[in-house]
Amino acid sequence: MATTIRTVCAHDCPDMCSLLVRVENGRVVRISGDPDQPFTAGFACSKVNRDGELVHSPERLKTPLRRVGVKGEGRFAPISWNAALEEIAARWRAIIAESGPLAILGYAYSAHQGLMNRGLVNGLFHALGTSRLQAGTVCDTCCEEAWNATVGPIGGADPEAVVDADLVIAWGADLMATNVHFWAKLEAVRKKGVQLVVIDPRRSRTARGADWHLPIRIGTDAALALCIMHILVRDDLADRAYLAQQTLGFERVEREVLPRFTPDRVAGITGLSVADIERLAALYGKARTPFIRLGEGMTRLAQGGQALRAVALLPGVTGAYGRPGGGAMLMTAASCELDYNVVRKPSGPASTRLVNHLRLGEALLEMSDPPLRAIFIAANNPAVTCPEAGKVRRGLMRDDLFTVVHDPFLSVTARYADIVLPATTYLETEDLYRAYGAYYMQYGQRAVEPQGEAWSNVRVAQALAARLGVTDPVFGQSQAEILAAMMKGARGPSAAVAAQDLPAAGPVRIAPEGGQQFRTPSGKLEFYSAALEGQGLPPMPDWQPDPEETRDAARWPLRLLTAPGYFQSHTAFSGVPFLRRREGAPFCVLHPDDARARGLADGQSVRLFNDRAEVGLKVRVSDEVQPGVVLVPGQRPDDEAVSGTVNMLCSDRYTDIGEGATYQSTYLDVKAW
Ligand SMILES: Nc1nc2c(c(=O)[nH]1)N[C@H]1C(S)=C(S)[C@@H](COP(=O)(O)OP(=O)(O)OC[C@H]3O[C@@H](n4cnc5c(=O)[nH]c(N)nc54)[C@H](O)[C@@H]3O)O[C@H]1N2
Ligand SMILES: Nc1nc2c(c(=O)[nH]1)N[C@H]1C(S)=C(S)[C@@H](COP(=O)(O)OP(=O)(O)OC[C@H]3O[C@@H](n4cnc5c(=O)[nH]c(N)nc54)[C@H](O)[C@@H]3O)O[C@H]1N2
Ligand code: SF4
Ligand SMILES: [Mo]
Repeated sequence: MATTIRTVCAHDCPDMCSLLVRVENGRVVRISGDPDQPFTAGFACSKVNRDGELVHSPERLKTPLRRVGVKGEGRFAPISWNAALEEIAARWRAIIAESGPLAILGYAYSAHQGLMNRGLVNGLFHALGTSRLQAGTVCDTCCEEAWNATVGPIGGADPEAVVDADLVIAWGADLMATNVHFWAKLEAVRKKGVQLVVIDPRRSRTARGADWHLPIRIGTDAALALCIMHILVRDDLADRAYLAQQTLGFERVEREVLPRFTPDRVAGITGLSVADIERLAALYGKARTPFIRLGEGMTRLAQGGQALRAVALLPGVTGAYGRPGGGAMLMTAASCELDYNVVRKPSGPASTRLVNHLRLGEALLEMSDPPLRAIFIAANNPAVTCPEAGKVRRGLMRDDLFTVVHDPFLSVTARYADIVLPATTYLETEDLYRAYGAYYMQYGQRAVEPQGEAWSNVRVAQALAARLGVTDPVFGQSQAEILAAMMKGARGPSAAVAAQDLPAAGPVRIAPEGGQQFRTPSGKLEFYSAALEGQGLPPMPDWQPDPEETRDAARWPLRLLTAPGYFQSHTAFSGVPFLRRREGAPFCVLHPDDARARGLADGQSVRLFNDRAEVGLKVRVSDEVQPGVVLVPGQRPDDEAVSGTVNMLCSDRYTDIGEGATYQSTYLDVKAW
């Protein structure tokens, strides 16, 4: 029997493609992009084209497992679901009785973007009153908080409006790797002669395909943005009427900050030439509808919040935020207003003890009153993808820690578990989705039955709730009922479709109308943020060298640059052998000068090291990176690498805004293995 199912890609990706999945005899045989969703425009990316192989991978977990070996070793014996759930419930009940619920930490992270499959697991732990994960600090809390302080908690420019742009800047975003459908939209715009400028320390594929690439020095974007403002003011290209009506505090920035950001000085800071900076400012200042696609790349370091904030303020200076096609887009999700609390916060205390995602290792090793005695991890591979991965693993090695991991694969993290639960992949689930890089929401249908004994996140959350006596209605409802409850609280464009119509509706466009709205405390674009000031942070955008980075740079010759791999972005695709081969063995990239100075040849095994750890990768020698930088794409599991994983080298220091991860504030050296 053959059918085609309309569903949605659930991977952690801004595009949230609408998919057509061809199923024959219960197997996924082909995946293609839905031509009826304008942003997806009929194609899925090269990774998801292969998701049939993810679903039917021989490496999938088939049954629940109980540990028989040492933690981390990966020796397990199959057990039944009933036995697994009974053991988990009994252990948690005992821990709660002895130490209280704070001794447990449980969460689902982002590998399944479905609002129920992600939300309900977190809702279970909310209802239990356990410690809570301050999630996403490994990813986007820095850029999100910086955006919120500047523009407010609201989506940015509609990526489909880029057809009306007269200049496009990809600023710290490798569109071909992480936002490929926006790249596709750009191709049409560029045919009309609109230029694409890429600001990125490395010559990414996007940079290679652009009209102009500015290889900025890592961590200096705020200085560049402020210098562009300096030139716009100098050359009378600022839109004074827009600034007066829609923004707050520009006069003070103009008086107190901009004079210090002269082209001469900023050339020294950024490594760009004065001529290039002048040319960029002129191009930007003369464009009427310049579209900036903000990436997270510039925020993965100590002063990342300042960087994003300064760049997000630029369209306010020329009034581009007021014109469709112009403005800036970091994310769109904040504009989809549903009642998420139905799944995320069914009951339980309003506040509790928080564990910062990127300090998971420290929390497992050092938290007291009470110490963490149990952890439940779904849709996340922290032993590879969290900074201080070594600490995470030392924490997971604790004999007195009861660890449960729910995953479709025996991930590196799962090897440390006491109980491993087999998870479905998204194609075996149904859910409601909303994109974070486009203005769509859609209900995605299940394409195939759960493989082996795999259970979805929703089913696991409901089964555990039942065993633990958690009685909130959401844990006993069907997904249709949960959907209806979430939609009851919908506001804005998302409220236009009735819950019962959603499952068959296909993609629903939820784009806001008109120019950029601001949801800051003042209702304006905030050049001056009293909220930041209240947190002891600089209220105005600025750039200063970071003292700790300056100190580390004096000790170590190289700085880490990190970006998703093209075929192995995080670890979620490591269950597909074809994609592993396409990406190749885990590698780093060194500039020819740095390779020569160390006597290293392309393809050789190398040792990357600093005070924290030493890891082994293959080296590629290429001038796509600048001298003094070592690029490590993706975060790959150890067994594919010569040794270890890159996050063993990265500290768990916080960014300036949003307590985010500072992977790129990592300094190190590379030698032959
Ligand atoms: N298909 C697919 N798409 C994905 C993902 C996926 O796994 N698959 N992952 C998603 C996730 S979770 C995330 S968080 C996003 C991340 O995607 P992006 O927002 O694009 O962020 P990064 O990939 O971290 O970095 C993007 C670029 O920033 C550059 N960069 C690094 N440092 C600096 C700097 O100091 N200044 C400037 N100007 N540029 C810098 C890097 O070289 C890189 O090319 O992608 C999402 N998109
Ligand atoms: N050095 C460095 N480290 C980084 C980054 C970086 O740029 N540099 N980027 C950071 C960023 S932006 C992010 S978002 C994180 C991503 O880090 P992770 O969230 O750890 O991402 P994945 O590697 O995709 O791991 C997700 C796990 O979920 C499993 N999974 C997939 N689908 C499901 C499901 O439906 N249910 C369950 N229960 N499990 C499922 C997958 O098999 C996989 O093991 O990494 C961060 N780490
Ligand atoms: S581009 Fe992103 S949303 Fe689209 S199929 Fe690929 S991973 Fe999924
Ligand atoms: Mo991310």
